Amino acid sequence: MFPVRDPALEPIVAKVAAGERLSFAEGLLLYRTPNLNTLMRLANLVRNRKHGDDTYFVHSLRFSQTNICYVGCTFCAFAKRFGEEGAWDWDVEESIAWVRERYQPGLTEIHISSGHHPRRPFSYYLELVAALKENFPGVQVKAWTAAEIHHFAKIARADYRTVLSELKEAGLDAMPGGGAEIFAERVRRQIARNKVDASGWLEVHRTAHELGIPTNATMLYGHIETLEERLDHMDRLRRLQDETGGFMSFIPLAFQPLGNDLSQNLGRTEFTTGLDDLRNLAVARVYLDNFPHVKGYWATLTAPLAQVSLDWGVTDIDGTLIAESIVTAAGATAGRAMSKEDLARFIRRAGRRPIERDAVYNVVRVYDEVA
Ligand code: V47
Repeated sequence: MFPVRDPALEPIVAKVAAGERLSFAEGLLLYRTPNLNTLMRLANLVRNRKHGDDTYFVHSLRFSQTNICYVGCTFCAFAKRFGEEGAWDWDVEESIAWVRERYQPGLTEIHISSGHHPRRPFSYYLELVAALKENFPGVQVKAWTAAEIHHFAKIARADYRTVLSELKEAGLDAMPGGGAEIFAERVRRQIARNKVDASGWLEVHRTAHELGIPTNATMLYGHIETLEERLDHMDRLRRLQDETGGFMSFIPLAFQPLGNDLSQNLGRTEFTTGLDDLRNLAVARVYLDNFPHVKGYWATLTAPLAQVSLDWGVTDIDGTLIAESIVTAAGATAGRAMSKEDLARFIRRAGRRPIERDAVYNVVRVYDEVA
């Protein structure tokens, strides 16, 4: 092993070295340690044990069929009301035309998350998935957060199982991890009061996993939450993953503080620091021992920090992100697309092995030749 300067961390290092699971108290100790070098090495140990140098990305188009949303989350700069400037609301045909304009050969994933539209019936979403699959054969549809699935269940007056089964039947391949925010009730009341609650979010994912739909999980951090609340969020995910094994990756999303209620009216105007981002990724990698991947989302981290994050537990950097619009609306400046070659080069230059994957982690191409 490596030398540990902080005696309080010695039992944790011994446990991680032995492949044992950390308790909540140990996770908290890790979050609070000023000894970031040890934290980095622990996360790197876990990442190397799970995946060696392999580092994944996907050729992905981001699509939102609408930005109309009546939920009113205070962190959101994306949502619009009917008639507001910049609002869109596409029918199936317009959606297909939008995707066709941005489609690139070799695209493997269409990732959809959007608003809770008050008027569209559930049948519209089934038609949309089926039309995407028909018009773009071979492309996987990773669609709608658990919050949106909860909304569909309400409008369809159906349970989660029925909604997800019908979406799967229409062609749904996987689900993104959004809508999780922070599970703790104290925080959720202030940032996502009208959204599905924590138990509903977890139940949607449990049901998806039971139906064979793989999913991701996110955590929105860097606003009003405490470190305990971040760890509690991870702890609830770890417990569900023990039950189902259906999560593919965990994605911490750094709060972007422009153009939303939290920044404009409640004074939360700070971007997270690079060290907080890295600390968070590393704790996640060590604590979430049953998650295959921790994702370093370059759209919020920026590409250079995402590159550094590969030594802090990250084994996936998401992907090409064509037309990202959610975090961009709130101030993320990293850019809205990167080519596959640039992503592969960026991984290779960090000393890792670039692997293009599809939405559910089948290998598409290994970039061994990229300099
Ligand atoms: O739930 C909204 C977040 C999420 C802001 O599964 C913000 O691979 C930061 O689902 N600052 C939706 N984040 C995005 C999402 C996602 C993203 C990346 C990868 C995956 C995946 C899924 O976007 C929302 C919310 O947490 N978000 N506003 C903001 N101001």
